[in-house]
Amino acid sequence: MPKPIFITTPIYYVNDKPHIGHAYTTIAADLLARYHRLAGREAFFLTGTDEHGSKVAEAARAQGMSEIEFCDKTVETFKNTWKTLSIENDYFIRTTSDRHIKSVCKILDAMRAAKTPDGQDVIYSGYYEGLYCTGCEKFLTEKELEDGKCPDHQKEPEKLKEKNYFFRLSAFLPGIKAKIESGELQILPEERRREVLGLIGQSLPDFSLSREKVTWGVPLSFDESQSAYVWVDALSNYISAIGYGDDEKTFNKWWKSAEVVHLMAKDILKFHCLYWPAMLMAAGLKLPDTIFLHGYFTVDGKKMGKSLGNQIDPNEMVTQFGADGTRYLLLTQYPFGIDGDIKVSQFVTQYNADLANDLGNLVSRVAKMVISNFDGKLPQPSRDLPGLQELMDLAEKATESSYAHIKHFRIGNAINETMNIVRATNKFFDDNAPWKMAKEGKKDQMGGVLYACCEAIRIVSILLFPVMPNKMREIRAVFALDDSTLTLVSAQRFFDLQPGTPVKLGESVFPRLQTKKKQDAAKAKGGDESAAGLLDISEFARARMQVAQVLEAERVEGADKLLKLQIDIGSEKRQIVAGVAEYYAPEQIKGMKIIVVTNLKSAVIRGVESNGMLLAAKKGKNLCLLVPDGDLPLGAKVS
Ligand code: ME8
Repeated sequence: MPKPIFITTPIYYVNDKPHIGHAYTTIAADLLARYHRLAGREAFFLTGTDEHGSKVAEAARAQGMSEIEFCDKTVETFKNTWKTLSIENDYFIRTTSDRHIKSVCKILDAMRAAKTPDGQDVIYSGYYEGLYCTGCEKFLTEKELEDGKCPDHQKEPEKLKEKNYFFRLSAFLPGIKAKIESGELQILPEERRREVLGLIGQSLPDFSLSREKVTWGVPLSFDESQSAYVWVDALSNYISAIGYGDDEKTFNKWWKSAEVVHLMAKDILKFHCLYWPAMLMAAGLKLPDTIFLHGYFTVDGKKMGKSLGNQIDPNEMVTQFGADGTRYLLLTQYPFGIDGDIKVSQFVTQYNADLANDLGNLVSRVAKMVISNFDGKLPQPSRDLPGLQELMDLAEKATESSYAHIKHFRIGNAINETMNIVRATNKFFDDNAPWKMAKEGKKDQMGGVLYACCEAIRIVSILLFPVMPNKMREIRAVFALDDSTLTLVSAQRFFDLQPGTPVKLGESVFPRLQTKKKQDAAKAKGGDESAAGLLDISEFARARMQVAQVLEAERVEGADKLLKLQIDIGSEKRQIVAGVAEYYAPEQIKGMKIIVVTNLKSAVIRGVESNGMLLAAKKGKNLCLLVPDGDLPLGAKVS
């Protein structure tokens, strides 16, 4: 039986509003905890808020509130946001809670009584000299100054000295280095590990463990004129939340006997990879097993920040994409662990492609066919179908490898492996064309195809559960499945669904979203499509339409409506994607002369590049290609 796992996020500053940066780490931690539980592992997932320090005090003052009133109010925004995103943390730690404060006092006392490996006091008193802004009532670093002045108060800070207690960090660095090198303390990804070892090599100075001038904090038991430095206070949350100081049994279970994993972005590396291990060593406590520092992201290519005004509220994303859509979109932007860009401008397109088309359509077309052809009861399986063995093998491999990815924090890969099952199932469905089997009277075969698709969907509903728990439950409800079979073991079994199971389809699982262009167009038309504004001739004349010949045609993998065509327009050859696969077979369209709009911007449809659009006329279920009536040379312009 694997050890239980304890997964943490940073505790977020309450003087900021939750944004997608906070959401990113929190969703990732929620996903990891859920995935480990699917694998039968006990998991404890912790998040919370960092509520002390001068910035919080300032923010409270600015709103005319006491510090605790301010914290009580803003903490609710974090808690509600996490609820909106379907985050299921096991505990929420606030640094202003009695429990936490008691625990901070305990660790401070333990460090106060401790000696360094070379026999000196871990904590010693001294003087901190720095640049103090009386407007902010805090020390500023050189970096924070603009032209030597405090950016907020436009005043030069004073050089000030205050009494502080110091933590003898330097004495612990060789021990931390040894633990990192032996792998006892795992720092991931590798680049971050190297960064930490590099910092150790620079022999960092000791750090102040207390502040005299910051009053909104935990007072030191051995000198009440001082309060604990915010980072000493904040880092202790990882043990206060699980009972250090008030519940030994729980603390032993989740700190001493579990695998401890801290998750965060690389911005807070020094505190977690050096200060925290040193504090734990001084207090005689075990170190975390893994510290994983994911990348820092930009939004549509720009740094995200409060002052830049481009922080995205995850609640707004949920309004548009739902909790599950938001979780999926945030975690599939770029590989977890590296710096990346969150392409907000692509969200709708990606949502439609992956969730509405690939996954949502698969569920609805398979379920609809079962409902209309098998009286809403799951048909009998068949083991003898073209492509079935490949689909089963792929599902088995994906199940295994997705959990292996999760164990190594490769969240994007785990999701992609699962989406590969979705894509392969769409292909299996299209290749077998069960709609034709119905017409040809091959009902058993058709049932077998549909059964296999339902099985693949069931497996996907388990593997994507940690990413999209609500939507996967909706999909499972189509096949009358409850949570009892939400396990990786169950995902490893093909042919698990009972034939005869009622199949019921409710609303579309992932309704298609309108792209911004379409929304704008609808708005411009006063929301009424039929009242489309009239074109003047010059607008119409901007479209260049030419005679073309289809050289090659093939279906687009995983998209039953699309054909990929290679066309010749006289002056050049191009590729276009056309939504005519339901009306024209590839061999039928090959060789035909058609009319194509040739001056459209290039587009990528289902991952395939399209440089043009053919013209066709459609009414109801009939569609005909527009073709030139006569022998015109290729490239001839249509006007
Ligand atoms: O640092 N990309 O809190 P904080 C990725 N209270 N992750 C991001 C991000 C971005 N652009 N922006 C924020 C603090 N994050 C301290 C922590 S822990 C003992 C104390 C996420 O509110 C990421 O997890 O500034 C980052 O580490 C964290 O928010 C910083 O949150």
